[in-house]
Amino acid sequence: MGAMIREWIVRQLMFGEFQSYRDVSRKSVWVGFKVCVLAYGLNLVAHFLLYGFDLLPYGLGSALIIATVLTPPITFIVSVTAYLAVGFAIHDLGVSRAKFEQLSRTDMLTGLANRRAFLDQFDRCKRQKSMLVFDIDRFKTVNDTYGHAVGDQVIAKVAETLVDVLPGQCTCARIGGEEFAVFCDDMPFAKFAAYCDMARRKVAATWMETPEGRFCVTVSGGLARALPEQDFGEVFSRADEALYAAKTGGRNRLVLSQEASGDAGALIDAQTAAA
Ligand code: GH3
Ligand code: MG
Ligand code: MG
Repeated sequence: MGAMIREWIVRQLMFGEFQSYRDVSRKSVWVGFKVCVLAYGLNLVAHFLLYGFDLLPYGLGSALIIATVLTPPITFIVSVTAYLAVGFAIHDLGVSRAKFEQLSRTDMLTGLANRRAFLDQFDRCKRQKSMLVFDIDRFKTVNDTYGHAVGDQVIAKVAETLVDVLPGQCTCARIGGEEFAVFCDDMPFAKFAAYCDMARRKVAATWMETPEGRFCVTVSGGLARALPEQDFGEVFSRADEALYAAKTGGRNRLVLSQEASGDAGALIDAQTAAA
């Protein structure tokens, strides 16, 4: 019985039932009704027991009238009030917890997922997937020439371009200063590579407007394939090696990591088509 009551209370306190004030209010009436029926039932049983043992100090008739008139409204009002107070507090806590959780997983400058969120999502996805690591080329020069604030605008613009070009099923994140990562789990690698190259070209063709004049930036990227059991660290290091090769190879290009080089066709086609 104790366990059942406990389970019932826990069920009432599930966040799912505290989504909005309206849900809490509606639920409070239902809970109030149940508590009221329970209290009234217990009250009647207690009166009959006292009556049975001849311990009732007044007549059973008047006792039942008083119990019927007082118990249901009092228990209803008390339980609804208590439920509303606790329910609203749980709702508010749930909302601020969700906001905090969202903030802790979002990069403030770009609105993309941050490294932690990306890593979590990547490792949670147990399917074959493709990963891209992008880095803005010679970004230090942008900061040195135009200032840090313009540098920030460039980072935000590159993020915007990534989101514009890549299809919605890709997860994009800013995983470092001027470094981005993308993964996709339900797209052939060749198609993913072609989209990534489209993003690279779009970045290179986008003018950054500043009070000191306009300029373009380029990005370099490394692409890797991930088997379902491979975790972020393993895949990232291969994509990062490919990124390094893209940098040393002249920048403004994508390079496939070694295990993915068999799929080079699509990327080469994409680059040739763009040339
Ligand atoms: P590479 O082509 O080899 O990537 O050269 P790079 O200049 O882009 O790379 P480097 O690592 O030398 O410089 C990266 C710069 O990015 C240095 C750092 O001050 C700047 N940076 C990192 N995070 C931010 C940021 O949030 N905002 C701005 N404006 N700059 C940042
Ligand atoms: Mg860079
Ligand atoms: Mg970098």
